[in-house]
Formats: sequence, structure tokens, C-alpha cells
Amino acid sequence: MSARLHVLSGGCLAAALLVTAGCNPPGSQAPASADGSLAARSFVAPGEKDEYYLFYSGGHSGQVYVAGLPSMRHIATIPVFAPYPATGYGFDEESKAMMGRFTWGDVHHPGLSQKDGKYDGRWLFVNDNANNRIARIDLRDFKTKQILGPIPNSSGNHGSSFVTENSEYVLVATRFSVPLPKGRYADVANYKTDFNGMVSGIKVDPQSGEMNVGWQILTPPFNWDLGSTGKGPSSGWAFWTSYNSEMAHETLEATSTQAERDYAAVVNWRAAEQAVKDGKATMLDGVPVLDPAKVPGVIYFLPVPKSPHGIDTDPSGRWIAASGKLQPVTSVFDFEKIQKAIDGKVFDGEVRGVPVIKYEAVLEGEVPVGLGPLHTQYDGKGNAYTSLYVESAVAKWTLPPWNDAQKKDLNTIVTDKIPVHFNIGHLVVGGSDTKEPYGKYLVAMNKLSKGRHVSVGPSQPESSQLIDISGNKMTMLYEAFTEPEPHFAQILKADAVAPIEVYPKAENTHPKAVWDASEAGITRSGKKVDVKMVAIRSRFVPDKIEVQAGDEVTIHVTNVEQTTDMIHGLGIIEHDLNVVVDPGETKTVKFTADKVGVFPFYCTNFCSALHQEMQGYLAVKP
Ligand code: RUQ
Ligand code: CUA
Repeated sequence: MSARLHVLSGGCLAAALLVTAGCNPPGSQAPASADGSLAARSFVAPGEKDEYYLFYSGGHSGQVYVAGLPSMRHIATIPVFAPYPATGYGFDEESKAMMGRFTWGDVHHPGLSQKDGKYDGRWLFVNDNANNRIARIDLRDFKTKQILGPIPNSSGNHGSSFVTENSEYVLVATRFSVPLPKGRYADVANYKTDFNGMVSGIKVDPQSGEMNVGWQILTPPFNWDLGSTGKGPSSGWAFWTSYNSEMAHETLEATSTQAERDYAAVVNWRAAEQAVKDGKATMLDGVPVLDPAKVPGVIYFLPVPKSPHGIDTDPSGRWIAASGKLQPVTSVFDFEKIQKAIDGKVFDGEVRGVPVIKYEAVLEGEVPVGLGPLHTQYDGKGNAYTSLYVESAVAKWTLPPWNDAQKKDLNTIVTDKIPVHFNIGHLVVGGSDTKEPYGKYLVAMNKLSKGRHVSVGPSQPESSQLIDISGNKMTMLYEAFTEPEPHFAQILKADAVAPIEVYPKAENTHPKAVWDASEAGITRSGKKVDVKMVAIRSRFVPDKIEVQAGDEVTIHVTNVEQTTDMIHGLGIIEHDLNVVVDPGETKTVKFTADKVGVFPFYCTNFCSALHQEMQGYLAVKP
């Protein structure tokens, strides 16, 4: 087949990139089916439960949202990088310490933990593009347990969270490049020589899930983009695309789109791990860093046309689809050929000591999917689904191996296309990044979604669309508001997790927990006032806290309930404080009593017929 680049002409391209709801290419304007009978296929009757969870990124809200599938109902918000008064997150000392000095994050790509290449239902990892962090949510209680970062030597943690087959690592790559180590000044004019990017292996403890930075690989200042991990034949490898292999540093819109091809990174993370063990790394800001010019075999470059964005490994681990935003095809690479090219040194030169794998030697074909291809997902039945930003559609196509007739005309393998409204970014098929996808549903996460809801003013609500992919043709089932801004998502079978409903008393190790009103009380040492408080339907013990102005007050609240859904909150009037405590949980709040007066506090979570009576007073004496 032809390895020729099908690149859009400049004018068409410029027009295409500016496309919005008003001027979509033909075919994408057809209304979604208005057939009411389809509603039954996503309908989950009152009292019934969804079959799947949809964990979707909340973008710059800093949070993760959970919807049920197929109902698409928003059922939970998991606060991660931003305070969330509804669960008291970001107000107590424990979550404040995790958030560090930041009050927001930019969540892009949730990644579920895996065992043997399948979801194991233990953890969900999410990245923060803004502050170079990565967080772990425990699916036992759907709460954020760790925030790691800012990651040293990394700026713009966009290329994550890509979990390896047995959750050995969450792999991340930098979107931006800066002078390293961080905190060093260099003139941006010297971008090519003084700036660097990085690929990092975040090690995950197999028992606790605790993350730490394992090692890093230094890269040229390309802008690393989306990635994926290998499995099967590509086990131990990972892939990222990049834009800006031009290494431009101003007006990127024009300067970074010059080259016909940018580079993908093909990373042998097992070799990197071994090289670090063998002492081949140099410490930089506390992290062992490998320089690929000196340590061959840890990273290769692979040309991908043109300004690529997504790169996705199929469930077999052999096929890798990478899409160039600026050309209407998706390049499918064969990992077996990649392995052979590496072994046989079939290279097209090198960049800074990193061999460039010969494109033609590893390409299986360029699939003419349509305009503005971004991301690809798989259903485990030999089909791939690529989101088309410019065309605002999803294309369905057949994975290799292809027969001769198909190879001759790859148009024949594009078997279906469905318009989405409008301008899709990510899409997700359940389990696409595992060995055994669920298939069945695809969720299109639309970036612009203009006019899809009754107007609420200039800020137009986002929407995501549920597509049934169980048949030959895709069927649009349902459309739902999704909290902004949805990037990637993960779908997990509901029965793959068994969340707890109360924190067992026996597991509460908080040193200031109290379980009986008789143990509650106030102690003082100097200016420090320590309150051990019990919350139980429908009272706080103690319910009077008397302090002197200037005292440093710490309240440890234990919700002693062991009954499901019996949640209490503690809100203190005019103190900007609210914690919410789940059954069996203890949380700590700290503040300085700097205002004289009497301040009521009350339970913020409706807990019983006498919830309103659950109140008390903080008296601050002059
Ligand atoms: S990127 S629309 Cu932040 Cu996930 Cu592709
Ligand atoms: Cu306790 Cu309301």
C-alpha cells in the first residue's frame, strides 16, 4: 500500500480547523435520530442501577466525575485537585496537605489500574496538566488518597495517566519543555538548546498503591502529546505522539506545523527500569535521569504525519494507531515490524542520539478515516473507532490483518461513520486499553456542543453522547450534559468494584478519634486548644467551645455512626470552614480564633428529622 501522505491543502486545512457548528463538512449536520424507542436502550428505571461506571475527567475543574452507563446520569463528584465543600474536601487538614499549595488542577486522562492487562478495580489515576501532578483515587471508597508532585524535571503533565499491564507504573510525558532542573533561568530564544522534555515512570506500590517517581528519560523539547502502553507483543513498551518536533517556541500554530511528520516516542520502559538499576542514570533534582544519547535502547522516535495527537495500542498489543490532526488518515503501525526494525537497525537517521525508525518499514497502512482524526478506541471484536474533530464524527474501521482487496483500497475498511454534535475530542469504549474490551457502548465527549441544551447564557454546557456499538452500524442512543471539561474517560463494569458503605471502626487509626461522648472534650496547652468531637444523630459533643481570641483551635470530628449514608457535616459560621465526615471517619480542621464573638456551628449534611437541631456555639472571648 501507499505510504504517501494525504495531507490537506493549506487553505482547506485552515478552513477545516476553524470549523464550528455553523459550517461543518457535509454529512455531519444530520440530526441524531429522534426515534423515541431508542430511549429505552439507555433507560435505567427508578430504583434500578447502571451496568457500568463512566469516570470522566473534569478538566480545569480539577475533579473527576462519575456517571452511570447507559443512563449517563451524573452520580458522583470525586474531588481531586480543587476544594469541594459538598464533601468537605480541601477544608480539613488531611486533604489540604494533599493539595499542597494549589487550589486547582487540570485533569485530562483518567487511567484505571490493571492486572494482567485487565482492569482490577483497585485504583483510578488522574493527571494534572497544570501543576505537574498525578493523583490516585481508591475505588474502595471513591476518594483521593494521594497527590504526587509537582513532578521534578517536568512541566505540563499532559501525556498521562497511562497505566502498565500490571500497574507497575503510571507513565507520563511532558507537554511543555523548560530549562532543567526546574528553577533555572534560560532565554526562551535558546529553546532548542536549553530546554528539555521528559518521560517519567511513576512507580506504583503493588500493595498500597503509593506512587513515587521511579526514573526519567530526557527528551528533546518536543511537545509530547497523548500516549498508551503496550501489551502482548508490545508488553514493556509505551508510546507517545508529539507535536512541535520543529522545536519552535513562538506562534506554534504556524511554526510547529511545518514538518510533514512529527515524532512519536517508542519507549522501552522495562529497559529504562533496568538501565537505572544498572547505574546508568544521573541524578537530577532527586530523580535518576537517563540520557538516551548515552543509554541506547530506552527510546526510539517514529515519524507520524502530521501534528499527531492520539496514539492507541489495540487490545492484542500488535497494532498501534496514531492520528495526525492535520491529515485525514490514521497511521496503523505493526509492533512486530517495529521490533524487527529496531533489531535490524532499519533507521532513518537519528535525532540527538535517538534512532528514528523508518516509517515505511513499520507502517501497516494509512486508513482514510476522515478530517481531523484524534483518538482511537477498540471494541475487542476487530473494530477501531476514531474521533474526527474537524468532521465532528466517529469513524468505525477494521483492524488488520487486511486481505489484498482491502489493502488495495483502504477506503473499504472504513465501515461506518456517525455524526456527533459538535466537535468531538476524546471518545471512550469500555476497556479499550485492556486485553478484553467490553465493547457495547461508546461515549463521544464533545468539545463545543453548541446549542445542545436550552440556553443558560454565553457559557454553553458541554455534552457527551452515548453510542451503541454492538451492531454493524453505530446507533446514537442518548445525549447528556457533562461537567466541563470532559477529556478522556474510563468505563468500568459496576460489579468490578465493591465500594464500602461505612469506614469500619476497627480501621480508624486517627490518633484523635473518639467513639463515645464521654471521651469527647476540650484540652488547652498555652494558646493551643484541642477539641475531640463526636458527631452522632443529632448532636455534637461538645456543643459549646469556649476559647480566647488568638487561640489556635484544632477540632477532630469523629462521625461515630456505623450506618450507611449517615453523614454529618460541621460548618462554622463566618469561618470559611466546612468538613463532611462519613460514618466511621475522623477529620481535623484547624483555624485561629481571630474574631471575638459567638459563632454558631451546625451540621451541614441532612441526617435525621432533628438535623436542624444539630448545632452548637463557638464562643470567642476578648
Ligand atoms: S487531549 S482531545 Cu488533553 Cu486528551 Cu485529546
Ligand atoms: Cu448531622 Cu445533619
